[in-house]
Amino acid sequence: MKTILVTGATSGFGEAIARRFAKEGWKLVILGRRKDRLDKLAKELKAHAVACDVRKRKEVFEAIASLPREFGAIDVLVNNAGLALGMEPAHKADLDDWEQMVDTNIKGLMFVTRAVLPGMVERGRGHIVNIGSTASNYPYPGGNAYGGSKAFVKQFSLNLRADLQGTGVRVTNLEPGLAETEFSLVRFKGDQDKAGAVYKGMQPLTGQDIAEAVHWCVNLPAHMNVNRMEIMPTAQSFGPFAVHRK
Ligand code: NDP
Ligand code: 8X3
Repeated sequence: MKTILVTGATSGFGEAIARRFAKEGWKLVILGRRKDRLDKLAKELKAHAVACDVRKRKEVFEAIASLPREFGAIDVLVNNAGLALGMEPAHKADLDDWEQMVDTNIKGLMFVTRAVLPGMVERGRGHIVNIGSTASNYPYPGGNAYGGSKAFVKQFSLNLRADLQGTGVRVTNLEPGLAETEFSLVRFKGDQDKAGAVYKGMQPLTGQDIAEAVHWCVNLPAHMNVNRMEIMPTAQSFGPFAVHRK
C-alpha cells in the first residue's frame, strides 16, 4: 500500500486530495496548522496527522524524521500548503504579507521537499506534486509577490526534474486557475463579500477537480512524467494587454 503526504490538508485542495486518495486505500499523512481540523480529518480518514507550520524548518524536519514507521516511506508528496495575502498594488502592499507568502509558498515548500526527497531517492521511486498557479504564468494587478512565489515553484519543479533524472522520482507542477476554496477568504483576510465576489456568476474549479488531476498524474505508469499541467475553469480566459492612455 502506498503512502501520500499532503500539506495544507485542513481545507480546499489539500483536503479534497486527501479524501480522493483515502478512497483508494492509500496511507495518508496530512499536515497543516489548524490542529482541530487536522485531527478531525485524520480520525475520519484514518490518516496520520502532523500539526506543523511549513515555515518552521526545524519542526518540518523533526516531523518528517519522526513519522511512525508505517507512514515513513512516502511515495507521493503533494506540496499544497500555500496562500495569497492581499491584492494591493506593489507600492501599497503590506510587506508582512509578502514575507509570509515567500516564507510559506517558497521556503515552506523547499523545507518539506528537502526533508522528504532523500528517502524517495534512496527507495528509487517517488513523486512530488507541487501546487503552482496560473498566477505563475500570467501577471495580473495585485498578483505581485503571490505570482512571483508561484513562478519560483514552477522553475523549482523543472530544476528538480533535472536533478532527479535517473532516480525514478517524478515531479509535477500543477497550475490551477480560479478555484473556490478558502483561498480568497484568506487573501481578503476574512472579508466574505470580497471573497464571494471572486466567484460570482461563474463556475470556478473545485477542490475535487484538482484532486482528480493530481490522482491522474500520480497514477500514470512510472515511465510517464507530467512536467506541468495548467487547468482553468472554462469561464476563465485571457484579456488583452493593458494600455494606459492619456
Ligand atoms: P485554502 O486556503 O483552502 O487552503 C490552504 C491550505 O494551506 C490550508 O490547509 C492551510 O492550512 C495550509 N497552510 C497555509 N499556510 C500554512 C503553513 N504556514 N503551514 C502549513 N499549512 C499551511 O486554499 P487552496 O486549497 O485554494 O490552496 C491550496 C494551494 O493551491 C495553495 O498553494 C494556493 O496558492 C494554490 N492555488 C489555489 C488556487 C485557488 O484559486 N484556490 C488556484 C491556484 C493555486 P492551515 O491554515 O490549517 O495551516
Ligand atoms: C490562485 C489563482 O488567479 O487567484 O493561484 O491567482 S489566482
